Amino acid sequence: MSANEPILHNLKKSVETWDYDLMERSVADALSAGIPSDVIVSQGLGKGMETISDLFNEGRIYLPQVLMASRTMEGALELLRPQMEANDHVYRGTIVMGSVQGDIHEIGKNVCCAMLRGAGYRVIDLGPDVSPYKFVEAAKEYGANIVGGSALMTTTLIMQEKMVKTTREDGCPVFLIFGGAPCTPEWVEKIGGDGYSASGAEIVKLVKSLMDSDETHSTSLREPVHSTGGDS
Ligand code: B12
Repeated sequence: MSANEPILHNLKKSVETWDYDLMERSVADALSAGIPSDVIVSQGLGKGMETISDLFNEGRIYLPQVLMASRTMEGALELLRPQMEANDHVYRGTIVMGSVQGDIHEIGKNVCCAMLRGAGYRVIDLGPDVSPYKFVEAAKEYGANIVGGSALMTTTLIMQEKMVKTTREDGCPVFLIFGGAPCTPEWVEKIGGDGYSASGAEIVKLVKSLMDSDETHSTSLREPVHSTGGDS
């Protein structure tokens, strides 16, 4: 067992039991032990959120508990923000992120933002419930390379398609990437998106591969890129 395992275990447990004090102590322990923030998120806190999703899906906990776990996770991401943004002086690109219109779920999107910031990208987080038009406006305002839309409900998935239509009609030259529980590589291909990733750990690889392929800044003739590995 590595020396970091008890700390990662406590990070996971703090989200599973929505124990805010334990979360604050464990994040402090993790940072003093020099655990990188992407590992803190993917192997500690994120694992706890996976348990919460499973318990909720199995009907063993209810929305109030999910909300408390979410708040614990959000609090941890906020504490990690300075470390995640420490290398922001040399941006590798600009990514606009948001949860699609009608969708207030943002934990997964926030994990993705944290991972991307940690990997040296400038991330403009538009928050939850973002209209396709607002995505396009922000992409133009910040000169984004990539725009990412998160959808957690089958009912809001359609907004990802609207994002593609609105962006392409506008002619805004960005790559469009999508994710969220009901989103699949097949769906992204069908709606004409540029990439899909199943997790925050994989989004960094996805973004890098799109940035590497972006020689022309053209939005046409792109092959979709999919990155489907887990957060482990
Ligand atoms: C937490 C949660 C909530 C919290 C959200 C808190 C917050 N601030 O985000 C609260 C309690 C507020 C909530 C509310 C609701 N929820 Co809810 N919620 C969940 C739950 C349990 C977990 C979601 C989560 O955070 N997962 C953990 C994160 C880390 O994983 P993730 O989101 O999948 O993100 C990862 C990947 O998908 C990917 N990714 C995510 N986004 C993106 C974006 C891009 C660009 C890329 C590349 C990748 C990517 O990377 C992420 C990190 O690894 C899910 C269950 C589930 N199985 O998903 C239900 C779930 C999504 N909720 C559901 C519902 C129905 C609701 C409500 C309507 C409930 C209600 N009756 O009021 C409301 C939503 C209202 C609205 N308009 O949006 C349903 C949706 C069903 C459907 N139609 O598809 C689910 C599936 C539960 C269920 N089984 O019924 N919810």
